[in-house]
Amino acid sequence: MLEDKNNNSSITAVVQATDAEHHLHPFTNTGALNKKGARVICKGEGVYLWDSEGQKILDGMAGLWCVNMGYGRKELVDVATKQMNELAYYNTFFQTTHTPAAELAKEIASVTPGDLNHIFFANSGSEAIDTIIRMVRQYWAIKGKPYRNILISRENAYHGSTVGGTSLGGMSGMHKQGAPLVPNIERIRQPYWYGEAGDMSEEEFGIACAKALEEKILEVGPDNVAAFVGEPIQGAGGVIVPPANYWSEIQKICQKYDILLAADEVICGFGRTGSWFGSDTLAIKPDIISMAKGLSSGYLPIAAVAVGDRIASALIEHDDDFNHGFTYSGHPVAAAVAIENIRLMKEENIVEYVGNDIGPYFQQKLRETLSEHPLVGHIEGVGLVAGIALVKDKETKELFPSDLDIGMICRDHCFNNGLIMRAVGSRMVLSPPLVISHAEVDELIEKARICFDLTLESVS
Ligand code: PXG
Repeated sequence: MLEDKNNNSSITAVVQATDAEHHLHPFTNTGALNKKGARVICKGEGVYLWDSEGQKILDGMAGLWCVNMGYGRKELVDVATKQMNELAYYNTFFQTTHTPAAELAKEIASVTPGDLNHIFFANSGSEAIDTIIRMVRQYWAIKGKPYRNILISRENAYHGSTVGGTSLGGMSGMHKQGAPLVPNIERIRQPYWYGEAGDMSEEEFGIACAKALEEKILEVGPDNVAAFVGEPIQGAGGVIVPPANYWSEIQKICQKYDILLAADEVICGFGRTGSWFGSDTLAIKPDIISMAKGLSSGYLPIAAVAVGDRIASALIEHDDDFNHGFTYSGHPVAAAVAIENIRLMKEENIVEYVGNDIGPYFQQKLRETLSEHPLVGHIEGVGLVAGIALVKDKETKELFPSDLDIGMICRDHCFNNGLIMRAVGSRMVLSPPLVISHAEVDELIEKARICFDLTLESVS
């Protein structure tokens, strides 16, 4: 009924009306959206999307930081079809397994850092984070210290929107809704040098932010803390790259107080920063990590937690069940797609491409083209992820008033000019598919430049 190919505008109207009548959107003011009508996305190929009006859009966000191998990969479609025909579903609860789950666990272990060789499956980053919360607490319970159950995370962190993910994250807008939160979660300041360091050098600020962890540990009592959790580079918080010394200082503090270190790799994992994991790029040695998004390039929902020897051996040697899991943990079709996705990544040397070729090219070109722009206060990023601070005054770093919503003005110009860029407050963020070519990077950055000009005009 919706596929009236000769009349695209009516498809738009019909889908928008149906959507407005029945669909509650995530992280959206649904009433306002219903009045305006949602943009209808119809097709994807490579780094491009097409909407129902026939507009071609360069997807500078890889969907929601996930379509790493690009749209329209037939190899992924084919393995999904084959697996559905063979075994569409079976669970991994009742002393059963299947080839895709076992093989994917092995494949993930082949690319994870250090000794993170045991894999627990989930379906979303939020579920992976909930798994980490329960697993690190269970670890300490097994060790005879159930009181070691406080998790420490950071302000402006994003760890998903289940109750656990919301509680662990540091998004104040989320904390206000659906409270109360999960208890025994503490937060420290984020390592946002450009925005929050004042006169401190990057190095001084890195130390100060890590010291905040030590202070918090001492405040709540070292023997009450289970783990510190952080994104190697904060994503949804606006792409915040910490000072170079930050993670090594955090690592030392975790070691000093025997606190587990968890890296949330949901965005940084699978090549985004130019290594398989953000932990590789930032020299973090985590005890446990979460992953999702790029694991299947977003083709099917699947997530995982990779567990190092310390926690894995405690769980395995403890003679009791770990009472946690999901109907679709290790779903065979999603797992088959993830295996093929990793195979493609290896075959196409995509991690090396991001680390040594397109990542540095993207970062350099961004700075060359946009650093001098009157709206641009600062550009930070690694590999194929970047955050751009929009400011009213480059010298003083003065921001535009928040009710002006400069980010949304810029995002709308981008959308109207065939580019998807995400706004996080006044920061514009980019996270394009990893398969993006040099010519497509040029196109992306040229479009961004034009849209920054239009944004400047809008506020002048
Ligand atoms: N951890 C991190 C670091 C994430 O970025 C999650 C956990 C939760 O994953 P799921 O699959 O449950 O969504 C995420 C997800 C945005 C945006 O607007 C970012 C995410 C999700 C939705 C929107 O930037 N990241």
